[in-house]
Amino acid sequence: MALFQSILSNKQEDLLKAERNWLADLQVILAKLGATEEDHATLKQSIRQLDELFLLVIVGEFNAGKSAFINALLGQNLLKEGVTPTTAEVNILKYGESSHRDVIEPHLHAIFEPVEILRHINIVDTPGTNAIIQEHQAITEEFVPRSDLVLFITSADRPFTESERQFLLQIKEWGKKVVVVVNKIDIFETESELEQILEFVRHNSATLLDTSVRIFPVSARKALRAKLGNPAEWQASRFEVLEKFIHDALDETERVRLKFLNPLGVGNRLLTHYLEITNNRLQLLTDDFKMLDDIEQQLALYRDDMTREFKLRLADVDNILLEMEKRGNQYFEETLRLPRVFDLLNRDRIKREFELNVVGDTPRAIEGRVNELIDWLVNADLRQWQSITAHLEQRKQEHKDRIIGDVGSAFRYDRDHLIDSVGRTAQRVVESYDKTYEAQQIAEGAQRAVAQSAVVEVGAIGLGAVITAIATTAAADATGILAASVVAALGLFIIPAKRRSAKKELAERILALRTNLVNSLTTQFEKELNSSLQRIDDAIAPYTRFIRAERAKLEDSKSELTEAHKVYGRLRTEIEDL
Ligand SMILES: Nc1nc2c(ncn2[C@@H]2O[C@H](COP(=O)(O)OP(=O)(O)OP(=O)(O)O)[C@@H](O)[C@H]2O)c(=O)[nH]1
Ligand SMILES: [Mg+2]
Repeated sequence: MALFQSILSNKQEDLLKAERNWLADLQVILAKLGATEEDHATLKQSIRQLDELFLLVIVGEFNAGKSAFINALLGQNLLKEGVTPTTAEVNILKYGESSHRDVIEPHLHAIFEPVEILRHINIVDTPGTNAIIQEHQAITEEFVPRSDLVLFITSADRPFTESERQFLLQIKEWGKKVVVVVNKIDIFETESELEQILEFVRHNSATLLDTSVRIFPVSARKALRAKLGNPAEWQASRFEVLEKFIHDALDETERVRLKFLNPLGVGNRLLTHYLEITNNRLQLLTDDFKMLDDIEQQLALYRDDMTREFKLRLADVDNILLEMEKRGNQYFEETLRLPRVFDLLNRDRIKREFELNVVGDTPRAIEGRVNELIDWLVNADLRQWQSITAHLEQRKQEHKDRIIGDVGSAFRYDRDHLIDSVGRTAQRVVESYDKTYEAQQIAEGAQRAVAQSAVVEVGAIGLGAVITAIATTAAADATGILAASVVAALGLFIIPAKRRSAKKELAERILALRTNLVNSLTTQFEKELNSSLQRIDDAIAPYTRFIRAERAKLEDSKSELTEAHKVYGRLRTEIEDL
């Protein structure tokens, strides 16, 4: 740390501070998005590395000659070489006054050597990719984000295999600077063979990486032999150019530049990844919102339809009562006449006649209509629940069928879990729906309301009985008044007057009955409809709340990520211009 900071200019210091801030912000954003432990660790690691020595990492397929290359570079047989997959762990070569080795982690060893170049940079040997031992590749892939500069070694006898291509793409994603080394050029008999291979490598790295990628053909074997006492081989090893490049590339400024670019590239890779995840999540939520809108619209439509149809059904009930009133008027017209004066004194007979001719079928008809209305209401409520369940089921299915891309496992879990639980609530309502009970509740409510507001005293014997009682009481009252008057003063003028008042009273009673019935049914209906809608709302509320809250959060993260990406662009330009 001390070493690294002591060599920074003021401008570099400022840039380093800006970069650290950017990385810290990014950590916060990723935490909010629930980034994986792995991604957090990677970012943290690359931040930590800003303080460490420059890391030159050697990668490539097994047997390409990575270990041999490092041996040649350092001029000694430090690392084990072999034709089979040989290197099994990441070896960091560091400067040390004496030679010794350290196990940092099971797959991360440190080798200390008193070699001059290691005072300025650390060199890393990695296990080969594409080996039968898959673990080797994993170890190396995990280490790649840490590197400041990647030396990609490919063997001249099988350059640029498919697996190398894949691996290079990964390295590129992390925003790493890559240099390609074609090793083992001593296997060629002629210069033209070599030239052919180089042309092939040049072409491929230009398409895969970019045209400015440097390519160095070398023989690590000859270089090491030269350094160990056979200088004649130096020329043919072609190591000179490469060493000069490493020396130049690793001058102070270039080293600082690459060092600064490293966490920036790692950060940007994560940023891009989580921006994509954020967009995927928002897309998913947009579809969720659409579904909730659909449900909302459907419920509004449901309310309108129900209200309209309820009015029609109520008018039916009302008409039955109006018909009864008409019959009552006619009955009084015919009955409250002088010729029938003795009949009128028979109160029971009048009551029976009235019941038979006026009341008639009315109570049953009304009861029938009201029951139909209640059944209709209950069925409609149930159908809404079924439709909600179907919506949720469909949403889940759509989600499974459509490939939205990665949204992060925790987010997916939360959301799926919620849809499931909301779906289950709806499903439970549908399954446990007791139509008879629901209908009975409404019917009793209506009957109670009518009975309570009527003058008559009625037990809970059904709406029809209530209506009969109310109607016949009207008749009995009319005859009662008449009978008393008849006894007191039998007069020609009295009967028409009583007829008028009987009609009037009947009209009043029926009006009161109609009003009571209509009011109580309307109140009951509205109460039921509201509570039906309310229950549905309550059931989906957790889902609604979740997507509202998530969307707000995601919009925030998205703008933060977008802003961070802009800052990335600025920092990158500044670092490249150092
Ligand atoms: N002809 C020739 N053989 C070489 C050269 N460099 C290395 N080799 C041989 O290639 C084989 C593999 O070398 P290593 O250095 O072990 O290769 P590696 O890439 O480290 O392999 P892993 O550790 O298994 O990933 C060994 O037998 C080396 O002797 C070279 O420049 N020319
Ligand atoms: Mg090796």
